[in-house]
Amino acid sequence: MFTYNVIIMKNQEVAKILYDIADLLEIKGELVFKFVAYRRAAQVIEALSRDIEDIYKDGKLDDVNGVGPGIAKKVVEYLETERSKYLEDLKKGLPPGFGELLALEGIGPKKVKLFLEKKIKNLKELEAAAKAGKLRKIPTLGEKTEKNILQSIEYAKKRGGRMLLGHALLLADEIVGELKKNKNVIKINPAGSLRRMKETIGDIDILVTSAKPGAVIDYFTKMENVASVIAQGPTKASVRLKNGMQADLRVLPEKEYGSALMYFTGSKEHNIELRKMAISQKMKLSEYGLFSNKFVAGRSEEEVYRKLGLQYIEPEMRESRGEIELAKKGKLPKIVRQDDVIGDLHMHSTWSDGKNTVEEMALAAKKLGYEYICIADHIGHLTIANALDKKRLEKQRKEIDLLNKKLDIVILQGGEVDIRADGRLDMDNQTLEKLDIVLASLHSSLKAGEERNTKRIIGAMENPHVDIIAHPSGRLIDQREGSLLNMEKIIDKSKETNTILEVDAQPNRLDMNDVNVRATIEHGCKIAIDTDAHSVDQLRFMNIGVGTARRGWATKKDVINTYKLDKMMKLLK
Ligand code: DGT
Ligand code: CA
Ligand code: CA
Ligand code: ZN
Repeated sequence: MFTYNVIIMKNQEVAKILYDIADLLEIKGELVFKFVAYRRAAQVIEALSRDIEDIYKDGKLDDVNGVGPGIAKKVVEYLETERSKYLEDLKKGLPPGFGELLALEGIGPKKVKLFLEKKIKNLKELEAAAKAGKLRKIPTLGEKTEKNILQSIEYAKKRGGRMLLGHALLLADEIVGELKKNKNVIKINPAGSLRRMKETIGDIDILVTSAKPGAVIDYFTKMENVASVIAQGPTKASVRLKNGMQADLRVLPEKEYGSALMYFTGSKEHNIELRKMAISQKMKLSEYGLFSNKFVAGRSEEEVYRKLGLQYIEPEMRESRGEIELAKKGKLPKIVRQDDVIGDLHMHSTWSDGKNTVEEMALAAKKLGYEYICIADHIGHLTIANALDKKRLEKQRKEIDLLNKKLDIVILQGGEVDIRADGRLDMDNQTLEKLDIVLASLHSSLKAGEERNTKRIIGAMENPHVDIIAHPSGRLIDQREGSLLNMEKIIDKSKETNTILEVDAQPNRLDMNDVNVRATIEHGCKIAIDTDAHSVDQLRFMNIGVGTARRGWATKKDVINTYKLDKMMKLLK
């Protein structure tokens, strides 16, 4: 059911090892050229469109840019043993808490090195030092850094050990794929927060039916991806996967599959509400089924909901946010589906910081069944992202015109313009006017405060050329809390100026989130769901964008990229 490319996973694993090595070398005070080389190799491998393992098998590792013999040795070791002794040895010399320090937003190896020199060895000690005002006394740090560090620590605490939805789906897809190879597995479904498409996932829950539960459990605990078995019984098991995530498997009889799927999909709050409802009808609902004095239903979710007197409720809506009330009245909205989406309005190409050409992006989008795409490369003066100026935009336009004659998909020329700290757009109006679609977004000064950031966005919305506000809050789920915004004002402005708010489907963004989607559509405003893809593989993250929109109860008509091209463009006017 999930169609991810497992190829990237391997490349990312290897890149992660190399990034970690680079960080540790830097923390240990090694020479700059050494750790920079590891970091560069990691960047290259991460972006490869071929599986690093295949490249290795073909004996072509030397051809990969930036991979010299020393680094190649570490890559080979990892590919062959799934371990890196070199990395493990590097870690041995450091106190165990260095990892949590390094994971903090705004903290890189350079600062960790500094902390360790000052005998600050873990998060707790860092927090204590910051609270005691000791960090500001370190010459290179200062008061502002100390304050930022305290904020990062708060954020890290809230986040806990959770995985991004996009990445958890990849993993779950691999596990489901493995399990399906076992002929004893009949039905199989992910459940839990993963099925509800929550933005982060605590653990992966999978349910199956089988006539031979023992055999399935045995197979599950011995899968390649499993690092250790946490618990194992006749019909269920919990394992620790190699990336540290937990996965739970439960084997169920056919008769209970629907009620168990409901139970383990949750949310807990939704389940509790349903159970109360059952009781009020003199019934009892549990994972084993719906009962009066006898078994009433349990085989399928549809049947259980029906016997409770409810419409079927989509997993993404099961959050106890009013869905049960509506289901009682038969008034649930029909939420948008992945195959309603016929275009993607935000993606990058090699013209700015993307990994694939415009043509490659277009062909990949065509394969996904899209009718149109918008290449929205960075424009203006953002130097890091290789932003396009007026001249290069003209050249890009020519390329897009040619491709539009050649390909069976419409390519729009857009641009993603930065909203500067002072609220002005990083590109002149005459240039913006020539683009088919203009996206504006915050990339810097996110900590400017609610009032200023809201003003920055509203200012951009008032520019008649701006069509879409991309990833409005600018948050990165695993690194940085977004800018505080007054969403009410922004939604009002969306209504007034017809500027569309985006759901950006990058796994670490999912921005807007579900709650803001719901607020937006309840005010009668439309949204766009875009991948912000920087490579062809990332186009597939549309599914988590759609998942987020579904969690916000968006219907097909609320989403502009479900409309035919002409209508969509009119909606942007
Ligand atoms: P996660 O893993 O933290 O991202 O969130 P979930 O929702 O996947 O939670 P998890 O894995 O602890 O449990 C899976 C589902 O099982 C959960 O969504 C609802 C159900 N469940 C778990 N514990 C309870 C409980 O104590 N009461 C009820 N009613 N349901 C529960
Ligand atoms: Ca779970
Ligand atoms: Ca679980
Ligand atoms: Zn972008």
